[in-house]
Amino acid sequence: GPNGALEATHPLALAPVTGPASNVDGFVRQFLRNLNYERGVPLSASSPNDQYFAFAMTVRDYLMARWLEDLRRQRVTQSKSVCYLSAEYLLGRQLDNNLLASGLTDIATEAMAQCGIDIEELRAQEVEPGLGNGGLGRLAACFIDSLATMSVPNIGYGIRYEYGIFRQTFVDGQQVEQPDAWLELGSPWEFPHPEFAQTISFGGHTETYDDEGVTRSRWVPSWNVRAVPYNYMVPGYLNGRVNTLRLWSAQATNSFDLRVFNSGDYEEAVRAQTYAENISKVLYPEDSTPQGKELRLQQQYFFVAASIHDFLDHMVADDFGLENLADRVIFQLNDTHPVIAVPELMRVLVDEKKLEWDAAWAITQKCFAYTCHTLLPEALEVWSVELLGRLLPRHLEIIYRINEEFLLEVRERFGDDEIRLRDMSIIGEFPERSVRMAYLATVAGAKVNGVAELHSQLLRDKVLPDFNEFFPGKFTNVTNGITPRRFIRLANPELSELITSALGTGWLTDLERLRGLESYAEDPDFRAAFREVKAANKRVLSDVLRARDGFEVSDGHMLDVMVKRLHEYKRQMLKLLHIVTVYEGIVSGRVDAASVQPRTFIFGAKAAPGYAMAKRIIHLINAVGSVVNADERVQGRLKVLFPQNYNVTLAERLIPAADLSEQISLAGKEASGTGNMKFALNGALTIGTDDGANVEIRQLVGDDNFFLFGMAEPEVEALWARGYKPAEFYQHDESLRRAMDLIASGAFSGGDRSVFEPVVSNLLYDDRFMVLADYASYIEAQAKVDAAHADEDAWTRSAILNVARCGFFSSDRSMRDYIDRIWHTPPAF
Ligand code: GPW
Repeated sequence: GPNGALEATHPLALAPVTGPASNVDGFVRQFLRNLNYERGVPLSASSPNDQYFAFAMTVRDYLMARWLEDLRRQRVTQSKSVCYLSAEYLLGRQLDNNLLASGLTDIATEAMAQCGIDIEELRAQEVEPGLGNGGLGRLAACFIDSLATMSVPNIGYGIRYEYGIFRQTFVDGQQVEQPDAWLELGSPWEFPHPEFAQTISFGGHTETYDDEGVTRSRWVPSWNVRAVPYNYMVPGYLNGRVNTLRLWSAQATNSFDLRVFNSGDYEEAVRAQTYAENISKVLYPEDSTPQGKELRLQQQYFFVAASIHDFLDHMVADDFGLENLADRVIFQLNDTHPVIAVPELMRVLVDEKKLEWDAAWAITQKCFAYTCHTLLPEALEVWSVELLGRLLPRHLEIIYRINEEFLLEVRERFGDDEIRLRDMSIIGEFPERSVRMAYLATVAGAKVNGVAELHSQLLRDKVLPDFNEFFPGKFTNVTNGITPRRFIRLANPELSELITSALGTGWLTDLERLRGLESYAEDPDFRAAFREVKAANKRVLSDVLRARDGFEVSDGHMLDVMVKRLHEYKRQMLKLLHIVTVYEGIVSGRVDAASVQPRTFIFGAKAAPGYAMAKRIIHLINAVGSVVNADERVQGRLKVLFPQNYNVTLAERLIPAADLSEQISLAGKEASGTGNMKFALNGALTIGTDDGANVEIRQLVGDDNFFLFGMAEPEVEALWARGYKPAEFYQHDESLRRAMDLIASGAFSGGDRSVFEPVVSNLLYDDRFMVLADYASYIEAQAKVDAAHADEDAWTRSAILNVARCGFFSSDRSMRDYIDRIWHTPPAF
């Protein structure tokens, strides 16, 4: 074997040694061994962090044999693997998930009790890895959970950011960002493998050379970094399967140092090291708004180049035959962030493996598929030719050639239609020459998918219609999903128990079985039990918010929750106008407080640090909250809570306690949404627009169990076409006027009218997302919510039907769709 180790067929080398005994005694022994021999402390002197580490390591030890076996099998069988390329994985805490997946929860709980340790205290030690911004990153985490649970061979590739999404704090109601030092105390879940590091190059120039009579191109880069892989276990739910998440960390290379060392400048050498390590230093906190920053392109190329080389070097057998690469792997591009992988694979095949261009292109076009997650034009990534050419000169040449040949084909099909050619070119000319990454992905990908029916349709018809015409059959839909293991079983154990008591086990991996709950909606005992679950979840949330934020959650309130990134298109302002309207109605004496259903409004939202309007809206929500919560006249009726630093861990507590789910984006703007699915599956009713996956939720749960409001996408289009004048809505709607005037009056800013003036005038004179146009409809729908909530039994029936009818939104189903429509991977081993 390598390095003189035993051959793989030797009995001692064949299989990994088995893990600890699967009983309480086995767990205790392994835990103490880890505490003593890995942490180097006796139980009596161990800190909670020591205990957490030893505990996590023990869980790992149970999974390890399966993990090694699955890695081995992936190499031996050479059956097609899915490589998910994603710049973000918003994993959430790992401990409970890994306990659940390995079936160890009860044993581990008892084992800790025997050691005199409170397992809750251990749970609290874990810092969640926030290696993503929002929906896109969380989706990636749900997908890899489902693939492992479905025994599909998969490697998730991404970046091991040293700092994840910032920790949000409020100072005088305004967002202040703190670095997320999630690795400060180390992480027990990661396995560094410096021996499998890849060298990733940047800069320099290209040249042609004579290769035995053939003129070839090559890249002569000017600097490089080391990409060190860190492996994470991705255990399937109770199926003994463990897939791999491989995240890359940047380190300076020796040559990198040497070059500068030779100049004799020590300080410069250290600076150079810092420069290299900056690449994986921090997650960009912009969600859906690419900034075109050089470091960001470095991150993208860094992780996809490392991933492609890693897979080719270690996962593809030497005799596999590159021409068959698409039988071995599909690289799924999670939005455009990893699209620079396309020219990288071309460069490897043409420059390094010396394939003909056409052969290389044929392979490449089969190895990639592209998922688009947006419709916002400003969210579509473009890289200036100047920057791309400076950082990756050979890749730019390759992109030019791909574009040239593509436009030739377009010309053949459509003739010299210069407008169409300009519109379809991968290279845009205005405002500067740049590479349109979504176009590159569409041309290169075997398939292109949107993330909900409406989104995929708009993608075909509005965003990329020329491409849809040119590539018939390339466009498809896969509606997003969420993992029921984390978002039902772990987040809502009481509901899970209730479901199991009705349906038996099996539903967690076959979520359509929730249909069986429909008949229980008519059962008064079941409804009472369901209500009790919701009440218990509210008590849990109340404890969490008291400890975390010092909030008091009032009993008997409807919990009305809007949690998602702060973005104008998501329309937190619409929610706020509703709150101000109700508040103003009561304090002006026009509405009797006693007639208002008691409600607590909960917001959770981070704003991109450079997004001034989003930050102002956060400030305004907090300001309204302070005034409303302090006003005696609405005591016991209205409350506004905005816990800081909304993250996966908090979502797991908020969602199961919610009564009402706010999904109120302007129709045609939210690609899918996934929070909407999580709420419905936890028995909240949705108030929502006809947007993203809301459309499919409403179709499934039925109009009677969903509060629809607002314009549909064609009406939005029509209003733009007619000419949208928000001020007219303001003038013609007294209730809207009162709410806006109250904000403008300085009532929420100590009389200072200037603080929120930009928010108000933005709505009055611009209102890109038509908040004012949908206001009346929203207020009307909220009145229906109040009326419906007054009938407890009817509300509960609807809530149960939401759970029963949303099994479709399991990410297991999403994965089945990807397999059937895009990946065509064989049945799992
Ligand atoms: F702009 N999404 C996200 F499309 O969370 F790239 N971040 C992003 O940068 C983008 C999309 C991008 C979200 C969508 O906004 C949401 O509608 C969708 O449910 C989610 O991605 C998962 O598909």
